[in-house]
Amino acid sequence: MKKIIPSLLFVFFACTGYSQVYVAVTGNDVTGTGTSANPYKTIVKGVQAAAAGATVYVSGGTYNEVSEIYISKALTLQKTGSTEVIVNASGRGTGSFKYMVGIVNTSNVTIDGITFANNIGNGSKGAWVLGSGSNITIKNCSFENIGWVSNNLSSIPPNSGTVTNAIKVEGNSATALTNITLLDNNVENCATGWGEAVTITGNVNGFLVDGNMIYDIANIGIVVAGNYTSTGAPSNVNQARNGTLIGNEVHHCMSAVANSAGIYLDGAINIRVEKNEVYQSGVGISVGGEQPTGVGATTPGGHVINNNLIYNNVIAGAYFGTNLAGNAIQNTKIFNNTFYKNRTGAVVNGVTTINGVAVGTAADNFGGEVHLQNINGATFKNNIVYASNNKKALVALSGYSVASYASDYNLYYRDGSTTFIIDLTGTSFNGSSATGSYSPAQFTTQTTLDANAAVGAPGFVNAGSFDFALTSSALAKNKGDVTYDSNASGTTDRDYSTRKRDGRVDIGCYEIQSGAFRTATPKEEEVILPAFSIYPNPASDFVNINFGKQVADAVIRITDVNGRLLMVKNVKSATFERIDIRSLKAATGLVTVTIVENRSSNSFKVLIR
Ligand SMILES: [Ca+2]
Repeated sequence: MKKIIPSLLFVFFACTGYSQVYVAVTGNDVTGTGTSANPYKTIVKGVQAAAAGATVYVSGGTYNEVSEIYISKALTLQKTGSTEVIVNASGRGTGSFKYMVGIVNTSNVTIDGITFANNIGNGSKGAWVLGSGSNITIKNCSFENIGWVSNNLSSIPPNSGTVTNAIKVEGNSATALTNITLLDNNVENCATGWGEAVTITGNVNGFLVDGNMIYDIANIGIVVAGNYTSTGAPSNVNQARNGTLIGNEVHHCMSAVANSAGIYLDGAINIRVEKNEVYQSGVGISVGGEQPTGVGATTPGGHVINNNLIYNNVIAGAYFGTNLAGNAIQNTKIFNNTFYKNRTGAVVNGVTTINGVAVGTAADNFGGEVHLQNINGATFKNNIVYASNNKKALVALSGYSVASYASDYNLYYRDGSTTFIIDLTGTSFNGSSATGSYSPAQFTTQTTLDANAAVGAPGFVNAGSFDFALTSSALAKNKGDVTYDSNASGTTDRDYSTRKRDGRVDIGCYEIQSGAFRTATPKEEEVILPAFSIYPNPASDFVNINFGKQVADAVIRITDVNGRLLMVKNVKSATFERIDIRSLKAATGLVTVTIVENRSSNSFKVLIR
């Protein structure tokens, strides 16, 4: 050990800057020294003054930064104290900030608890992770009003070059961005034009997008993309890959120029999409590839889509397959999702037309709970596919090719009637010449698929109040594939409860927790979290939970007075959690916050106002 000491001393003296830097709105960039007693005034100054590996602590208040926050060294930039830290670009004038915070060609960077707001103009970004590097985390941040136009979600962008992003992760070189984490962020009110709220594109290998709330967006919520030459990455590595999107709540993502998905895999490979909730967006989940597969690149696919809850979207619940012939999506497993009353044709965010076509007409032209496009190799099992009256459950239309498609153990239903809910009009479907509209039974006769389908009402607890858990007598109970594929179905359901119970997987995204219904308090074996506290109460924007100890793997559930689940979050290795309650489906009133770990729980009432 002694031999190491001279090296450490050398590093200490060789570094410039401070290992802890403080920034406050009351500070001064000229006379300040970056200490807590004498802080700097701007975050830009604090970042510049910090040594590699330092932490920059930012006190509450609004920061009208004079230039972009550029980070090219290991750094933690975090809020200190309980008051919101807002980086506000509104005073800068349209188009003056290309990005608000840039993390460029570096590793080991964390941004924690900062709000980035009001960056307006074509090309605007909130956070931009660019180049190569690893271990980059953006968590507990909020991105608000980042757009080509300010506070306007219905204006039609002038052309396809009108692109903004709240968060863009872009691998642009032969060396990948790896271990990128976007955790528990809030993204809202962004007119992204032809861009997306959260974009992961190019040479990005290994990432986690977990627990984010993304809503009121004028296009796609989250995209994982590949084969876009604009990134500049070599074509053989120009695909975001090996990532997980889990536990995100995405809603009101609605474009006036395209069928915008809440979650879109576009040319990506090997992505898991789990336990997400998507509603009132153009399309719930879309799995495709718009760009031709590049030289040396992998044909898009290898995805697992499971335990997602997809309802009340405007055009369709899901698109599986690309609209680009010759680029058919490969080897994708779609298991245990719940699709409910999509294809609403409703006006969302004031968007009345899509490419000049009324949204209701567009929904009738393209819609269905699940719409198959060019796909070659997909397994579709254990899904609830519940259509509205007169709408289609499963659609594969003329001009597309569906090959090597396997489906079974799904539940099909629609209000009013279960006849003619599968439409294979004019398509090449699995090599058969079966075209036309079928009931589930006719579909099986024509295609041999779904021989073990369940047909009927699934048995939701209360779909009217968006509670899609199953009752103890539900038709969907124990009707999933008799062979449990834990990789495809997951080991836990959307509620982070055990996926296979009572000897057989249920159909849909929720598993009945036999003997202990999920909204009931689990068996109390001991009182955990003795120093637990939750504040403020009443709360309006955020609820802070101090667990009073390290929790290894806990689940937080928020329910209303009727026991309806409003939010569920998974927490790992944490002593503290901040929950954004701004988009809870119950705007106000008394809610119960329950923390469950190892079948023990604590519950607290919180008033939301
Ligand atoms: Ca079961």
